[in-house]
Amino acid sequence: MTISNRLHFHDFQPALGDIKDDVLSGLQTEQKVIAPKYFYDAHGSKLFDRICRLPEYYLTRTEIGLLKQYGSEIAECIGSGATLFELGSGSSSKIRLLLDAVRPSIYVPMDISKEHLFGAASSLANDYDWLEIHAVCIDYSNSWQLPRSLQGNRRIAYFPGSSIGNLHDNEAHALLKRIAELVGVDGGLLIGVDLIKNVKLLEAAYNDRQQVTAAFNKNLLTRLNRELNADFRLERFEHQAFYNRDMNRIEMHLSSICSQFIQVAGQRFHFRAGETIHTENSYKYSIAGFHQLALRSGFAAVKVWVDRDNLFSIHYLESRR
Ligand code: AVI
Repeated sequence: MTISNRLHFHDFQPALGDIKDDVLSGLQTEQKVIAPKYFYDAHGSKLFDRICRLPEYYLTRTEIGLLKQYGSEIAECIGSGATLFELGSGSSSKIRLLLDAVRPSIYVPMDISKEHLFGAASSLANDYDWLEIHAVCIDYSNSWQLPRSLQGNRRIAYFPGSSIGNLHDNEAHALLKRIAELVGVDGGLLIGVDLIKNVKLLEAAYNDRQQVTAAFNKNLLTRLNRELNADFRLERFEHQAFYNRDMNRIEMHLSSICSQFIQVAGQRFHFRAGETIHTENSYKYSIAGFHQLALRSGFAAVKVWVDRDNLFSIHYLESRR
């Protein structure tokens, strides 16, 4: 859909059936599980924006600090006139820091949350009158085929926020391989990756005092009540987030405070007291560990920027395909 000659929308939003099948099968396994991509309905996306501004959530402000400090070095790596794809663009706030420095010819924000994506793309189109924007509503964790019109120019992918951390190793590997194919020979990937660190700091970031993260986690149940005719009572579930040292990841769960039955899309599920739905993993990496993953996914490490407290890293990788 063409909104103006500089703003285009491409809608590949997953069908409702996808969430239903995913959720029902996730609730039938021994450890109940729901994929974190389902957090991001319109309200969930707003809550995530609030998380990014929380004092405990060091990730966003540290990444933004790095973008500000090293913007010109990053722009030098990327070069001007590229087509810039942003995966999981959300409210597209970080990209503003890059756009002026990098001057891509086309910007392609990709996100699963349609209202959020299209709103952010429209506001960028207003503010950047020299930029062509193609907003793509897509679940980038599945395989994708992008419109041919976007395949010219040198292609650079931007994947900020350590969203790679929300994927298991095999999923992260598959996604990086897909990105390497997308950008092709000469293409690059700029990616934000959260680092392994002090457990207290990590756990505080996912257990904020204002309980915005708890609301974000529980909003998933509100979404299932609305979209899958479920009857979760939010006061009967508790937010849990803790660091799993063996796996180098923060785990988020929703824990049932009592024994109860829940209806979801016409099926009945039993929860024991203390039984959880595992809703998210947020893997943390060492620089070397992330380089290994990048290497076996078709990328060569070119440059890495890290803040002086070693909290967060931004990598520039080049495709070897
Ligand atoms: C989007 N993603 C990188 C966030 C994270 O830190 O794993 C999602 C999040 N979950 C709870 N707080 C933030």
